[in-house]
Amino acid sequence: MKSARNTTPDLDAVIVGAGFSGLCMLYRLRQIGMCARVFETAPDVGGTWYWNRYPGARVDVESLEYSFSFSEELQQEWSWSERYAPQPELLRYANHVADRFDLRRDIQLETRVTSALYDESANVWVVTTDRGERVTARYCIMGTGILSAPKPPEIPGLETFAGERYHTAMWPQEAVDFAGKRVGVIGTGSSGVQCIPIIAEQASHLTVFQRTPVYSVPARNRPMNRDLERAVKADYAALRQMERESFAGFVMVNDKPSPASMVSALAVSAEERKRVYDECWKSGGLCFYFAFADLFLDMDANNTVAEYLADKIRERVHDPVIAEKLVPSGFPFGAKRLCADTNYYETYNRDNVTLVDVRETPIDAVTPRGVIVGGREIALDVLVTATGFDAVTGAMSKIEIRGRDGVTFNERNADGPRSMLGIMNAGFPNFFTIGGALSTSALTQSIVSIEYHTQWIADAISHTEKSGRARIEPTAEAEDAWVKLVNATVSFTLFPRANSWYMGANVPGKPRRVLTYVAPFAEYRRQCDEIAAKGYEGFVFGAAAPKVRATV
Ligand code: NA7
Repeated sequence: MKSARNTTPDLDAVIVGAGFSGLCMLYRLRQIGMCARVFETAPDVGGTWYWNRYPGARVDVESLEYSFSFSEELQQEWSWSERYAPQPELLRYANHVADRFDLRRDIQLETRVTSALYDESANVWVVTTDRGERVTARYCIMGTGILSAPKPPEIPGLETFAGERYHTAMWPQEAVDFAGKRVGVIGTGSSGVQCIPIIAEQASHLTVFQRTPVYSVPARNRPMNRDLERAVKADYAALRQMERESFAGFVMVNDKPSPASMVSALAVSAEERKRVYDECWKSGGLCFYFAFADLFLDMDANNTVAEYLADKIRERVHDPVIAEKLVPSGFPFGAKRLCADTNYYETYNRDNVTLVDVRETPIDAVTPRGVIVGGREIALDVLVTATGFDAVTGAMSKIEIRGRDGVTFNERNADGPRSMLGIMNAGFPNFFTIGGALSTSALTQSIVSIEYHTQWIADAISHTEKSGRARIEPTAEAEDAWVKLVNATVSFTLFPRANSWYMGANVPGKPRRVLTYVAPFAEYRRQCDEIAAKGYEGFVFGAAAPKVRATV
């Protein structure tokens, strides 16, 4: 590429994305005195919570935990309305954060970054946008999100459908009216499980096209317990510390059950196991993950929770034939994301809901009038695709990213994701990813993960600057070792036994390789901290930095 040599970079840093990652990164860079600009495709901040505004969309980590800790004032002044915040409230929160910390003046909305090219001779990143802008920056930081590139259902004829068609992750601003309409929903992951019960209440008829039944447990959402909120706020720091030292960045503060999480599921009696699972069931939500120590490691242990949850589905669904279709099989509990629902299974007891098992009888095609299954056309007025995401790597793969010697990011990752700590890549100096592939981001509560990564990145940049260097990047050897560690770690778990997005297995043609480090967040954090403490072991630094032009 043409060199930007002899020109002064426009910015210290470009940040791509104004979701929670981009907002937090901008805040952190300002704290270290850097001049950054955020580019965001959407007309507003919020990322995930801007786009996923389908009926029933809400976070399935408790709101008291799914919130920023970087400002004591922020966490004291904000008050959530429910145990699990709904999408509109999460979007208000993102907007509040942007306003509260005066972040908007450095955020450019409705602008898609199309390329980020490293100019080695000038040691700058040259970033171009779909508005025809070109800016240069010393650092380029991707906050593009791990679940932000919607995946279509790859069904022939989809484009020909003449009715209304919506993807859950690209939901329109205005409310969709399902009243009196025949609606089809394809997909029964977290998004489908959340929207199906609400659409069923409004539609004249709802047909659910299910390929793989998921494990889902009652969320037990309810209005915020104000006593609990007060207790948490009295010592928020203690909760945040527990989150950082936990397996997945959250501890479930609300009615916390007492699971024997350091114990094997097989080391206790059947009665004790049932008692633990009953407590989790009563508490609701994702606490099943922590019920026993070996649920993700041992198939026999895993079967105990799988059988417990299968029986619960049979209790919740009246028709035994439909219930059996909803019972997951062929993959371990937890190897696909556990869902937390409100009346999901009960929805199949309604007269206006039909479940079509498309694993038994695959969808042949979509037509202008509806969906053909097994040669029979099911007529629809509205088709909702809740078919998920090209996860973790999808959003970045759509941007032309070139590192040293013009090598593209996609070429480097063609055989499966590579990275050092999930944060940097060999051959891509001064290029960082928040929640990148092979970090624990897909299994860690997002905000805890984002806060940690943005701090680590800000510290690494500070270290580079303070030591009078201009360039930081991991060595190829360190990256190789990290890739090996991540792949070896997952091989000891049950995750490879499911065709999940964690394994890159939900997108046709994507290499089937683990996208996430299946280690406890606390252990991952310890490893990243140790590398930083050793002067960024496994990283190399380059020569002195050029000065940045005034704010653009
Ligand atoms: P998910 O969890 O990836 O779920 C997508 C669903 O769509 C899942 O049931 C898929 O079945 C189904 N799907 C995808 N393509 C097809 C086709 N072609 N035909 C039929 N069914 C299809 O995405 P979500 O948006 O629900 O949730 C993503 C994450 O967001 C979630 O894990 C939480 O972390 C939050 P499959 O299982 O592939 O057989």
